[in-house]
Amino acid sequence: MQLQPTDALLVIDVQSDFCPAVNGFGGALAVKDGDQVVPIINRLAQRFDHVILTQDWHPAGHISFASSHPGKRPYETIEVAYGTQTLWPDHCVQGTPGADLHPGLHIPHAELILRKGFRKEIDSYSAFLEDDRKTPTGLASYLRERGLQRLFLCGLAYDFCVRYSAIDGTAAGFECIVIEDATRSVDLPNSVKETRLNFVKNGIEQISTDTINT
Ligand code: VGL
Ligand code: ZN
Repeated sequence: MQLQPTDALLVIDVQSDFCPAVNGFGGALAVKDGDQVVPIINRLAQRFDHVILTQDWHPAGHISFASSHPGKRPYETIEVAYGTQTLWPDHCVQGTPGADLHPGLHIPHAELILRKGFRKEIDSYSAFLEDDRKTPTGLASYLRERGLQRLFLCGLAYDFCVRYSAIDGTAAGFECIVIEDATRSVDLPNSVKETRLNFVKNGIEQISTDTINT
């Protein structure tokens, strides 16, 4: 696959809390082998003129935290105004070390860091639309204004934030391609299987890093 000047790499949530803890930092919602994507993405990013990073960025007491709902535990679900919400351990709390981008991530030419999930009452898996399915993050307008048309997605986690970002990006009119070996999954029951089916249904191609040429 040949890259074009109007392509962008979208690096989703490669943050310490989604990776195994290092020296006691991060790991609050560690994705198995999450840190393995870091060197892969560092190398991959060098092939792209345009790189955009996202950062999950929750206030303390966020609606998605099990700790905000007495008697509830992580990975249980609750019904909220916008539908079913999976509950998580407290993670990516604004300004904490766990919310930082992974310290091994080295993409100095990244052009934008987009924060999402900062509204206390709405979660946001997607880089485009919050989980109420109507509050935009501004990313679609940013990309259009910048003339960026085709998006290659990587990062964490495959079955949550990468999944919803690819689907919403496609719905917003961008060609979205998922670089599967540059992702890792939370892997809740059926979440990976459903993600694959959703990608097929939405015409979202999955490729591996070694098929990208410059
Ligand atoms: C994510 C669960 C909760 C993700 C973010 O980045 O995939 N997953 N918050
Ligand atoms: Zn989150």
